[in-house]
Amino acid sequence: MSIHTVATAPIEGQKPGTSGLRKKTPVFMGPHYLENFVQSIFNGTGGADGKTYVLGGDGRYFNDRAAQVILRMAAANGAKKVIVGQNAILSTPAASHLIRKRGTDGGIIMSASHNPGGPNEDFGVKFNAANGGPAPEGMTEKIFAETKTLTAYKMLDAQDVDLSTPGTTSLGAMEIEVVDPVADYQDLMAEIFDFDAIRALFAGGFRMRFDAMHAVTGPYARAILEGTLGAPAGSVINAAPSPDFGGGHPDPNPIWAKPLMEEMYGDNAPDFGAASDGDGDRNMIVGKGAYVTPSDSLAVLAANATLVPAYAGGLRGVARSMPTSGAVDRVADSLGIACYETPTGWKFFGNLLDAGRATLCGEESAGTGSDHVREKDGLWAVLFWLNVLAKRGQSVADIMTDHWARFGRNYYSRHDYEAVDSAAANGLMDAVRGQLATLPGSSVAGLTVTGADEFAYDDPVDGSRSEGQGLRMMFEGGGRVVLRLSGTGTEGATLRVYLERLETDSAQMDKDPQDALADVIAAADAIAGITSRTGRDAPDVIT
Ligand code: G16
Repeated sequence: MSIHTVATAPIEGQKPGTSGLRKKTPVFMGPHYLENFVQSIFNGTGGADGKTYVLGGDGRYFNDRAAQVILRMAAANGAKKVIVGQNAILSTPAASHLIRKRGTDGGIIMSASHNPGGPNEDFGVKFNAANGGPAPEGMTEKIFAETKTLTAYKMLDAQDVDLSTPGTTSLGAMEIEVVDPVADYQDLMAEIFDFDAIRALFAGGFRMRFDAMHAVTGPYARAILEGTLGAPAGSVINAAPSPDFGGGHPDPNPIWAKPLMEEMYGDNAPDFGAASDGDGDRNMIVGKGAYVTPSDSLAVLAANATLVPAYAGGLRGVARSMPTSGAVDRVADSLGIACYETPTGWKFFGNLLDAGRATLCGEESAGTGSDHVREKDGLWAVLFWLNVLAKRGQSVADIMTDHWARFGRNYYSRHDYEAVDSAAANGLMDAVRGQLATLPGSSVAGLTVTGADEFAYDDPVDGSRSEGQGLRMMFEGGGRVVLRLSGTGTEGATLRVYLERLETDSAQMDKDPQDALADVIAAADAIAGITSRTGRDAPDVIT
């Protein structure tokens, strides 16, 4: 087997976004595209020589081919060993766990997460560092800088490696260990949660539906929920991962997980419903007739954490992304623990988790996690809820009612305008940015603006500063609008409008969030001119 040095030239636009590099699959399959980015990862992280990596992906179209290319490049770049999931499959949280458990130098995850997969859909690659978490900004900047000057990459001339059976093999001088993608992760979950209590819950006739959305979590959920915890067969649906996610959009929210929502709001609904996304790091929680927003879910988990064995000693702190609602802030207040507000992107939680400042983290984008790994973790969140339900013996709806009565309710919604013309979206953001200084004190759509700014984050652990992280407008009475452009889209721009209002009157807790937020929604449009600038009269997705 010989090592070739292949001449190449920089390819434009290989800048990692919120979570790695995501592009249309044909772009990734284009000449040198994947190879350039992988070589830039190695170069930008000090070279692969003598290093050990984890490799896996969510099984989407091109996952298998990309894995073979990455293995050959790792071998050509002198890597000592790659631990790879069977058939190149690993959920994102399982990959994070393997990196940490085996003490590797990091890992490469092939996924575009909740974005659809297929020959004409999306593909992605991201590097996770030795702590198991997504590469922090400083590291992604170095990788991006490499993409702009790259002139060559290294490739081993070799046949495909058989990844279908666990065991050890080699590629040139590099060792390859193929592992069962589920086993280590399942052991970790058993250490964290009260499996006996959850087993007893199912034995008592509790029914759940877990929609794996034809994505990577299917085998994990089958093994743990049905295999180990005794959920009735058929509790996990759409459990066989497919390269195009069954032609669906593996994003666990009320729009894309509509069949599950219909079942949970219909006659004979199970007690508990949940879903996760393409690579298994997002989650959706829904009780009988009771959808739980991700922001509320984080708050409920924080308030009930001591019911879970791994968190029985209490939480060190919590963290949420800036656009996530303030629901968890009031739980943190009552617990007397710190609550950190970070920019969007799980990578910003890494330092807080590593430094032991935060135990639980969450984002409005359906991500919840803890210090057990350095990624958000969909199935972990589902097991957390099951553990809480088993211990409290209440329904999801009753837990929410109790929670809001105690802490108040943050009515919350996100409106997404997808594939908007990039110039129009940037123009809208610029126009709002231009108003920030003069908005405070003014009245918009009947609401008084109390503050307006562009969010910047000073990391309390390493002192780094991240600017330009979203435009915020605060209103009298606790209302808030946040505007951001997504960093995970692959087509035009996606405008995200985050809407929130705090309600403390217990007689007003049962409204439809869109009604409860009507004045905040009107204020957002009055300030940003969303309809006129995007040419859309309604959002594409409302969560
Ligand atoms: C990624 C990040 C999350 C972020 C989300 C949305 O999630 O890991 O931290 O909240 O994107 O980002 P944006 O609003 O920029 O699209 P995932 O599940 O796609 O990896």
